[in-house]
Amino acid sequence: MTSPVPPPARPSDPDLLALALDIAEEAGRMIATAREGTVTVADRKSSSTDVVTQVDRDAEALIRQRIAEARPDDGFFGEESGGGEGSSGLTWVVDPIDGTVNYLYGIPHYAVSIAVVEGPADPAHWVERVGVVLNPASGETFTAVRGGGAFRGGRALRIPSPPTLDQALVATGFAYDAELRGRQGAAVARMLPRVRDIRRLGTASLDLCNLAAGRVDVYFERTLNPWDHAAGGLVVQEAGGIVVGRAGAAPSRDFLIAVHPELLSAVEDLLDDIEA
Ligand code: LIP
Repeated sequence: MTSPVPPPARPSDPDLLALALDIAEEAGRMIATAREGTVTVADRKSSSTDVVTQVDRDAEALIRQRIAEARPDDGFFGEESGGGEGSSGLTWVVDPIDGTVNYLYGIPHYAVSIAVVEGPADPAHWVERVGVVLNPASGETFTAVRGGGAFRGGRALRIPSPPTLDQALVATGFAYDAELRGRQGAAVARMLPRVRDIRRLGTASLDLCNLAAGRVDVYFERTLNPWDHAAGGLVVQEAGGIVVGRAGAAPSRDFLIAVHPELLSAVEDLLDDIEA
């Protein structure tokens, strides 16, 4: 009687990170090269301003193919091509070009975002294992391994002690839905006199990494998808920050807040006041 074949050994997180980094760098080169040419809108998604380019699609296809070649039993969940369950218990959560509107306009602030999570591609139930956020225009690369810290290039990241909220620099973003965007704009107008200033940079994954690097003190946004924050969220957590929804919930399309733990309750009170 033949003994059952044991499942393939789960790779170490550093090995998963090395693979994710290789794939992000290859996709980053493709994206940067394409940006030297003409980039046009291939299609519109949730609204007339929610656009996708052919480069988004080609980059995701390349990333998905490399993952399937190296890790055929893993699941995949990507912005442009959706998802497929795997048998290994690991899922790759991918945004090939986070900040597509910046990419379309040639604003050098967009990123390849790749995370590997344990469990389903659902922020309420997943455990992020590794994350890579790479800006092909600047070459800046953020990485994190659960329990292994967060890095910008080779430099370890640690969120600095936060200022008081009235001195805080706040990053945020707006939805593709015009009506909601109007309400978000009104809420931000109410917030402005109560913080240092806001930054709207257009790329959630880099907003999260900027928080981890101490470049902003607070980041919050609504209507984000799991691929927008899977990798950047782990970078924040491994740098000593927290990534949550409102009132103790998990981060979701409803709300995501990333901040130093000591500043969370003041931020929640402010969000209540401005009806964000
Ligand atoms: C974008 C996010 C950004 C948000 C945009 C959009 P995309 O992701 O990175 O923070 O404000 O509405 O969701 O669509 O470029 O992948």
